[in-house]
Amino acid sequence: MIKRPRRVYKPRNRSALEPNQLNANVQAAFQPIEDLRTGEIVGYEALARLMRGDQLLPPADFLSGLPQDALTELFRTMLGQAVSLRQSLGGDGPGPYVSVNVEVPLVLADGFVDLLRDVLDQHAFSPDGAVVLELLEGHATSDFARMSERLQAIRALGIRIALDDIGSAYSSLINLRDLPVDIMKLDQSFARGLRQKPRDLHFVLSLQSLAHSIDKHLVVEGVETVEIRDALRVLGVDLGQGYGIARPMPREAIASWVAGRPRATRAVEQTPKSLLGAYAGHLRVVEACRTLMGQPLPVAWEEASKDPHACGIGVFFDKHGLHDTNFGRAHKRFHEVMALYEADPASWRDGAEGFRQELERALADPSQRFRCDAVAA
Ligand code: G
Ligand code: MN
Repeated sequence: MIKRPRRVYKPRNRSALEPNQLNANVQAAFQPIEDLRTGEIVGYEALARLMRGDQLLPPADFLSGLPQDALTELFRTMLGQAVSLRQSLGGDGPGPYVSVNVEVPLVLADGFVDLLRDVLDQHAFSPDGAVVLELLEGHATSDFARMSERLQAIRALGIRIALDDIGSAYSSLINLRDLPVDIMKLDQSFARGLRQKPRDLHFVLSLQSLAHSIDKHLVVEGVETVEIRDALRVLGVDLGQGYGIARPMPREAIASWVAGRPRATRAVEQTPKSLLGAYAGHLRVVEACRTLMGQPLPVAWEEASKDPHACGIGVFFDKHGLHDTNFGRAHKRFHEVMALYEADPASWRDGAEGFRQELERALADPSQRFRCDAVAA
């Protein structure tokens, strides 16, 4: 791992910080992680909040400058609160997991595995995969052998490992290759700006494909709006986390939040519900065709390609009367050239690119603030 601190926490009012008071006043907020294919909540990330009077401070305002033993105690508190939440959720089957953030030096410190065992024993809890440690990339190590060994010992307790902030400045694919991790978390910066930079969906799609290939789960962070959530769902992303699903919330708020959600479904619904979702759908089709490498389209596709109202995007355009827009017409043209996929690949590519560009134009156009029915998703 690269030795550069990513998380340089800069407290705004460091003088008022009283480390000895810290842990009594740390409260975990929990942010749900959703299976985008089914709507099921599969996990909750514990995020530290410091209560100061009637204020709740985020980590950036109190973590900096804390000595190692205070950080260790903070982690102990967070893990305890997370395990306690997991126990209260109960339910049948494996149920949702809880995840806790941890800095690499703490993972490597003497006694860390004992600390984990200690907290689990206190709660008489056997995690069996329901506890996840999110490795922050901050002060990483170059000693992969030692880190791997440590992570294996942690996994032997039934705790799974997530690599946090993948794709951020200080994270490297080498970590993913050389460390025994179960879950990849894609840095917020990829999903958050998708309306402005829809082409970033290529990175998301590739990371999801990599995750599937190496048999890991991918959580895409920064799902800030329902529209982004829609696009990721259409793209085929497994798991998402962000304000567009839920903000971090206190433990007491979770039950009523869960009760107020629509029931999870098993059906995979590919029809987009937003313009960004339509963009994701198109990107998927183009990528699938590329993967065919010039071989004939599947028969079902060939049939669907003849009717611009039959595909998922067409259904969405019908619903909102969008066929007669620039991007709607570009969509029809793409269907026309779909039949040329083998005979005239250049025309096919022009059609695909034309539709993509019209969608990008519409997404960038402030008068086209069309977000449609993703809100109801
Ligand atoms: O990378 P990490 O998992 O540690 O990030 C968690 C932080 O990101 C928390 O502070 C949380 O409040 C914040 N966060 C979570 N979801 C979103 C989101 O959709 N948008 C933004 N801007 N911040 C988010
Ligand atoms: Mn995290």
